[in-house]
Amino acid sequence: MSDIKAALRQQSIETPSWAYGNSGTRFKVFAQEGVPRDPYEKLADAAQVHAFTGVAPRVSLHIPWDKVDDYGDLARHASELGVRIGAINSNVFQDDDYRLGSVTNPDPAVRRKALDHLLECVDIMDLTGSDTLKLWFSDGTNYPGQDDIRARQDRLAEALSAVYDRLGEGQRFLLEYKFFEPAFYVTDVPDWGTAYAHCLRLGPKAQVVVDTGHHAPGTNIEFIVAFLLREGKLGGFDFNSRFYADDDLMVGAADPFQLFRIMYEVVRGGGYGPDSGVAFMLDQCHNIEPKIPGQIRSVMNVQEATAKALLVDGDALAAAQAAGDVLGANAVLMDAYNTDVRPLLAELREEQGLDRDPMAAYARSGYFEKIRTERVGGRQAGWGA
Ligand code: PSV
Ligand code: MN
Repeated sequence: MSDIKAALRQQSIETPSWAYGNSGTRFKVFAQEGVPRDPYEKLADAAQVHAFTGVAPRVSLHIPWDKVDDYGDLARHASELGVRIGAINSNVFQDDDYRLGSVTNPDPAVRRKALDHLLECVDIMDLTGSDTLKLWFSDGTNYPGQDDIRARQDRLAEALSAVYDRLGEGQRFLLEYKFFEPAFYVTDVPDWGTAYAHCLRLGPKAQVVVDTGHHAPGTNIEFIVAFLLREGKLGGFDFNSRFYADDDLMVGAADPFQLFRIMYEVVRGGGYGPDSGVAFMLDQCHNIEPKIPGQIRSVMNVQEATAKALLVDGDALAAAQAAGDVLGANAVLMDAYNTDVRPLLAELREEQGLDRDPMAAYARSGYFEKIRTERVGGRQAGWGA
């Protein structure tokens, strides 16, 4: 048990700056009180999640939503708050020029503009000390014949190669896939295989990121995780939960068993721990629930799934598997999944000087009342800002 506790103490879950701003669906963005008005305030909120859970020390930025004049200053602000800048997320999907795509656009001038943005994101990595660039492309087509599928792959490869060459020592990019939306016929990076093939061709600084919301219903995500880890190409996760499409709900909310199965494969494949290189990031938007508690709950959900995955009796499982004991092997896994790990995690927090119950401790802290009264005036940050 002390091994498991030591492993849990090392956990690092990254929260996204955009989760602290207002968000919604294409039908309505709901405003909430106390929402941050700039990236500095977003970091302050993220620091609360870390303060109460002890396992969320990194914050992902999204550019241009988190553009500031002085990135060094922003990074200093983060460290004063006890957190640091995690992945830099690029954004080549919110400009009129990208109607027909960004790096795969048939127009070379638009491709150049998109590439310049990606390179600017690497500059921001240099300035903030970030080691990870996250690339997601909304590129694709809506109609058969609209553009040449193969030529678009060539354009994508060219852009990825230029970004790869710009990466410095200790930096990497993670390529994200998504099977549809906003493109509905072809998406240029629709699945892990496409992302993997591009990354493999480029080299070790290019890896795949698995956004758990970006698969067709019924996809076995833990298989993808096991495969990519085995190939050294799993760079990290964008965790969230989905019932239907890219719902961006709290991770572990829709299907905690799936999250456990994923975390089991992570642990089994050596993807857990500070040196594994696998980043555990959340990519969520809280539309109707309060932002900071939504993140705290999500972090706890990942922690619980991790604890259960660590509890799997590897020796008993291997023995049952080797003996062809189908039911026995399944029972070993289910025993771990069905263990209530909440007391263990509460104990762990207590040992770390934290409250046993992060949700209740945050609610009692008065932080929300403070931001609600202090953050008046100005423009609230929201999805797209
Ligand atoms: C796209 O759906 C995505 O998952 C990418 O990671 C974007 O950067 C992010 O959502 C924005 O929330
Ligand atoms: Mn994502």
